[in-house]
Amino acid sequence: MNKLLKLSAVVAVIASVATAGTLDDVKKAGILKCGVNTGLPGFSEADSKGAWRGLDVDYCRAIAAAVLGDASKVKYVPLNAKERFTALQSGEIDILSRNTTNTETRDTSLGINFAGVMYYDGQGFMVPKKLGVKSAKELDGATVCIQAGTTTELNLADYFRSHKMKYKAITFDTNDQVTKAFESGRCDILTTDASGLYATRTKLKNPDAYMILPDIISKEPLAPAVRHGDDQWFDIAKWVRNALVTAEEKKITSKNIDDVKAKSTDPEVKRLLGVEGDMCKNLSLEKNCFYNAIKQVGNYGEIFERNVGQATPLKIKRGLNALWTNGGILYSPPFR
Ligand SMILES: N[C@@H](CCC(=O)N[C@@H](CS)C(=O)NCC(=O)O)C(=O)O
Repeated sequence: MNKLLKLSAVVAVIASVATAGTLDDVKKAGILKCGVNTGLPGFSEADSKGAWRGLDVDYCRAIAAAVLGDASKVKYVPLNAKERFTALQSGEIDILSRNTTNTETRDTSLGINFAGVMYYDGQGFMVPKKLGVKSAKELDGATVCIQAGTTTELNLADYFRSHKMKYKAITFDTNDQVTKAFESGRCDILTTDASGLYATRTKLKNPDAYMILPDIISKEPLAPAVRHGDDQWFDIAKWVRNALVTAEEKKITSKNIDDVKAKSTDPEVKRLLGVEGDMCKNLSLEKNCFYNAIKQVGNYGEIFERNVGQATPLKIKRGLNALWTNGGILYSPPFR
């Protein structure tokens, strides 16, 4: 009997370890480990003082605000394209927020779950103007600079094969290497997500000597990701993203949020901001979880404009990333 009791105690301990969720780990550590890009202007970049900025960085901050009440409680783990999935699988990071395309293979066989799109993108091409090319269909025989471990590599192969064109790829591990090789003339074209083209262009010594072709050859829904097998954490990752989008839809900003919270008669706004209902409790978070994220980081529109919008060097238009009520496809399920 004694032995049996001991055995069941051991089983209980093992079970509790096996089911201990990421939320508990993050709360215990008091810090969120967020996997980000090593350096992609507008999306994830550390300044000279080591402060991280960008659209993907702001998503990490929103999660930290929702979970820990403080957007600054993030440890940023810079990752290149090849390292990113192993870092998530091994537990080195709690969440991946690194311009990562949601694809079938990644979502299934890599053991990860994508938590809703933060940026709708597509793959494009940048060429030196002196090449005299106006469309991707004129690129037969080109030498192309690309980054390893990306969807870019695969789309490029698909595109050239389906258009019966030939190319020579030169592959690098980082975007800096790709950019340098491109600038030095080692390749005729640089291809990556359009967001990456805008970001890379800001780093070129003579940006006016290059143009981005109008062709977009793929869909690249860039989404944060978590590990398989932790539904609670997956729900948090999804609903924080949804809260940022819904806040924009409801015109709640980091500046007017206290006023809206005090005065709004919109039932969904009241639920979102924790005035009514149990939305945050459903996620095992404090009542103010979404309020904290929006107050400290801003709504989706604020995040977009601050990092990649018209007032930034990237000058990206909202396009597909406008709200569904505004000509785009940005959409959140209801807070109900
Ligand atoms: N969205 C694509 C591409 C992501 C990607 O890694 N893009 C490159 C080119 S813009 C990048 O971010 N490089 C930055 C770096 O690792 O130095 C994917 O998920 O595979």
